[in-house]
Amino acid sequence: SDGVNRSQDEIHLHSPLSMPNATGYLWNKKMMFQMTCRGFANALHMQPEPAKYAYGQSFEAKTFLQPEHHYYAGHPGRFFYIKLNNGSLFSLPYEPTRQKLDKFTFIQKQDALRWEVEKDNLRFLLEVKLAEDIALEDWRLELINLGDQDTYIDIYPCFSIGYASWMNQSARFIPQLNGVMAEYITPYQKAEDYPKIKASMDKTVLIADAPIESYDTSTPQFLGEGHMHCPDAIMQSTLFNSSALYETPIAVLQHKISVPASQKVKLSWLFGPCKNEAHAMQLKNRLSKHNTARPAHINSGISIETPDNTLNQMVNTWLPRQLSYHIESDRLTTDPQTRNFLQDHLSSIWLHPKLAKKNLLLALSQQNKNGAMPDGILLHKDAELKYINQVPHSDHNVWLFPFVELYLNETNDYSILAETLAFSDDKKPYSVEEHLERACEYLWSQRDHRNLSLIKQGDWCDPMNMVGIRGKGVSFWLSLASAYAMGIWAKILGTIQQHEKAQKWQDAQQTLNDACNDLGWDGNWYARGITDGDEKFGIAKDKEGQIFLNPQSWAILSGAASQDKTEKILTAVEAKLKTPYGYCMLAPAYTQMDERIGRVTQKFPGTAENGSIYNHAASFYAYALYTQEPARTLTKSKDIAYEVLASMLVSAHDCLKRGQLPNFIPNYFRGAYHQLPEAAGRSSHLFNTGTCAWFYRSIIEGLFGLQQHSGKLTLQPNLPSTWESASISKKIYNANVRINIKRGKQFTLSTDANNLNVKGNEVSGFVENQTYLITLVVPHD
Ligand code: CEZ
Repeated sequence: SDGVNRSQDEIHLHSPLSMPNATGYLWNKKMMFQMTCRGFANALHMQPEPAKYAYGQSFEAKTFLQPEHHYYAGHPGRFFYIKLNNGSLFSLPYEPTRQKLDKFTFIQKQDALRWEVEKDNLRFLLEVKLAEDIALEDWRLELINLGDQDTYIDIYPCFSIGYASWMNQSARFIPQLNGVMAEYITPYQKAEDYPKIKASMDKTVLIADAPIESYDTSTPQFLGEGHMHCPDAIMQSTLFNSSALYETPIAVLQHKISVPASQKVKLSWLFGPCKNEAHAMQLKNRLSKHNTARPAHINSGISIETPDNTLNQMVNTWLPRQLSYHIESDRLTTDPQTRNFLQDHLSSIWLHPKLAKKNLLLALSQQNKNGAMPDGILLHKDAELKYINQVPHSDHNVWLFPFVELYLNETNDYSILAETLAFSDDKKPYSVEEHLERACEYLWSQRDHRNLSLIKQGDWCDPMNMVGIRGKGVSFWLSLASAYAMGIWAKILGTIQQHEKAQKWQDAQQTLNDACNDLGWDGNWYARGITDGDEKFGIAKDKEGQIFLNPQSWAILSGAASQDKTEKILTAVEAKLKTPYGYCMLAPAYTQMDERIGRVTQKFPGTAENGSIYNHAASFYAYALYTQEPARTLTKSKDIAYEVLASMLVSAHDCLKRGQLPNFIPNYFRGAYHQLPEAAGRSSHLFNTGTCAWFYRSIIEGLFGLQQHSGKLTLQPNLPSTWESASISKKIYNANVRINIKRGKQFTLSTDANNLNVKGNEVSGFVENQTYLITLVVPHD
């Protein structure tokens, strides 16, 4: 067995060794907290820019959340050394002593991470939750003496604070706080940065409820001649009571506890950033109550029952959590990439439609009057475009259209199109409809003489930065994505009776599709682009980067791919991109810099955009296969689409190889299966990903085939051929609808409600807050 148990609401891992990097995560609106089963931790809080309150032991570069985070002995963590009076020393959860424990269970709960550990007749129940409203970790330990002898124990919570500043860092014990406070000055050089520094919470506290025997706050003094697995201070009867005077801070406390036979003892601690001593004293008051972070279960209004239990658990429990994390945290940035913002908030449309509307309007308020969307959406008055958002990308406008389409379909709130708001460079109010019209016009204007879309320094693929650096290179993916966007806009215009405009965009869509068919079709699949130097790539004659998944998916979405071409695409993707761990984004992975293409070719083969199983791209493929003609009508499409989705989920048979728990969908698994099979399948452990919304959408609109439009629900399920039945419950126009699907001779649709109108596979007349049961019989293909 893989040592993992899954229940409806929890995931249990029974060894710290089988998947050392397996992590659980928690978040609230102010912070994100990720911890490995062994005790290493990553935490970020927003103030308003992302900041840390516990660092590594040497100076760290500031960056965004990275995949395949590197853990090492000495990595920041939350540890508890345990010393028994028989001299035995070990640590919880497992690091840093790495002593064998009699029993070990790491549990991802909905609102907590928990460890249940046994050693030497003692049971330790350790749990962390986050405060609901602020950045604060709330730690609880319950200690149970399973033996028949009274036991005396030294417990040393040891929380890394690390090297926070080369300018100024220190830490000290504060008796009235019953804890440790570290102080540091975020390093800076420009005087104009001082106001920001001044406002930031440059302090970290560890506060205990139990009496403290001794403490250490200086890492070098705590370690002495030892290391984290056997620090000198822990080897003494008491700690050294050190202060950190421009030394790397750490917070270690000693509690002397006696636990009578068969009795239990409870201890608690708080850990997090704070402003000053007075603020720390306020935090201390929270020790008495348990700060439940959030309702135990996030209700998305959608649940499924299918023969695939891994899928059920992901869709019903873990995905809503991941969707919710994205919409509440905006990936811990104040300038989310426009494409990420618009895709992450697809989830708001299901979970929180008012937030979805607010965010669409926010994004459009930052649009230029020429129609161009900015590279990032600023969420805070002082926010600025950083990192990748300083590189001009060409695709941001595209993402408005799937967003608006889903919003209108789910809410039927067409009044949004008449709302008015200014452009960033024109204070006059314009309707949302006008904003969207200009967004389309902008996409249309960014073509070259061949009717192909200019890529600039990247499209959806961020690091494809040199294809168009001289202003000539084009992207077939972007051309197809623009066509798809125009097609959506044409449909919306049709619905609001703007037939002339609708026709214009349909024609534009056709023009782009035709250009891609003329110049991009390589015989068995679509090419990825044409470089500044007029060289086509992503084609059969390329040795590396021969085929890319995205142009195939979007040729289906845009309607460019005919039935015949779609058949060929499916065959090529199965042959060239499919691996036992999922579908790669490109293959073969690049092994050296291709200066015609750029940075993507320099990433390690099989990681991220260079040929990993990039789940975001795979989710586009599944969505395309399920929802678009002619792909949908091909018998094998349904099974392939299901396989694409199922292979993104960590399951019992490949958990160990992926090294991840089934508590989220990561942004990628290692690809390059034929080139580097030993690493293939490994999870990136990064749960920031556009995948989750498109995965959810693929299940709802694709697998279950629930398509909402103008008050109607059309049912076109695409169950995998081996399934005999499945059901889904979902809010449809605010009514509670359950749909049971089973196999039978011929298609029938029936309902228990006589006030619903049924016409073929179309149902309408839903009344808010009513409950409906719909039964569908679908034949085998
Ligand atoms: O970041 C993501 C971006 O957030 O890569 C996607 C892109 O669509 C998302 O907007 C595909 O390129 O190399 C880079 O600079 C990339 O920006 C990566 O950091 C990439 C990471 O894989 C993080 O998910």
